[in-house]
Amino acid sequence: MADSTYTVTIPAGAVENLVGNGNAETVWSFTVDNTAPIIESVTITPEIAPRGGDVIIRVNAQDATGISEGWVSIYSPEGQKISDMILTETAGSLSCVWGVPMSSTLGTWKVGSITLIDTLGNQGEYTRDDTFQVGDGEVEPPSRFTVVLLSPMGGERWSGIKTIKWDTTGDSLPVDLFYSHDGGSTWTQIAEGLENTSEYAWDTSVVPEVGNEFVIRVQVTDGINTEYDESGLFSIVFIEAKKAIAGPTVARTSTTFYYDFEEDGYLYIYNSAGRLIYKTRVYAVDGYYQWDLTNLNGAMLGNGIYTYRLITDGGEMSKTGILKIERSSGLGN
Ligand SMILES: [Ca+2]
Repeated sequence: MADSTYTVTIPAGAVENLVGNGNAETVWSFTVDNTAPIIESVTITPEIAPRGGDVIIRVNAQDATGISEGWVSIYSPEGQKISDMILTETAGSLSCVWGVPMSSTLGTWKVGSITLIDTLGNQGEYTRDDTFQVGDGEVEPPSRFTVVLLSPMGGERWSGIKTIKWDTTGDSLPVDLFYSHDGGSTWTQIAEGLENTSEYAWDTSVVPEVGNEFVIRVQVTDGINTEYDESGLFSIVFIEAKKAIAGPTVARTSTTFYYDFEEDGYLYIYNSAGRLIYKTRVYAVDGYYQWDLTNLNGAMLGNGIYTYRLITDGGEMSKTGILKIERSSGLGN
């Protein structure tokens, strides 16, 4: 008989004296299984595996009574049997994972034979030619390094030459530095491929922008993995010996006075005739004061040339600076 499950049905009343169960129908099932499991398909992924990677071999097979065990034999490109891998059953299919040894020959490997045994002990060994490649690609290693930016942290007001500091762990790798003047929306490279010396003297006077939304990024890469860290927002204002500077110098709605003093003081603004038209308290800790182009009474000032000076409580004075109010038409007065 062929492998299958058979059903014998004895019609009602046919053999009532023999089986002694009255006049009812009798049904009897049995299974015949004299053959080994049959392989339907073999799937190997990936098609190309790197040394040190994993190859997953899935065997789809059928058997009338079920498969109890099996293994696949893996052959090198030289035709040598390297490994017998036991198949395990998960979610109705048989599979195994073979870790490609680092010493493996590159080229075409194959599953040269598969052995399957059913639950009744019927064993079949099938010669196969299911191949996969061992290639020279590398397995992406986990990142073995980190980088932390130590200075600036955020909140600083920088001008002139300042030191960017960072710390790394792991492999010593080249460092790239970037800055953003707009809170991280756009980035400009400061230095590329620095030796990992943990600090860099940066001349902020070459930065064309000023403002309080600067960010520094320090980045380390080994060509595969990239790690970086960023500062909080900090300011760059190049004040030099003037001690106070306004920007923009052609103001339409406001301008900001940046200053660099140890003590608190007052900001004075004069019109072109030399008459004081605005005065306000400024604090050393702030470092800047934003002015809305109004006079002491809160009235909008007209277009024209204005001068300003900052004097601290201790009598230290900035140089006198010049700015221009030039409101767009419609806003002017
Ligand atoms: Ca069988």
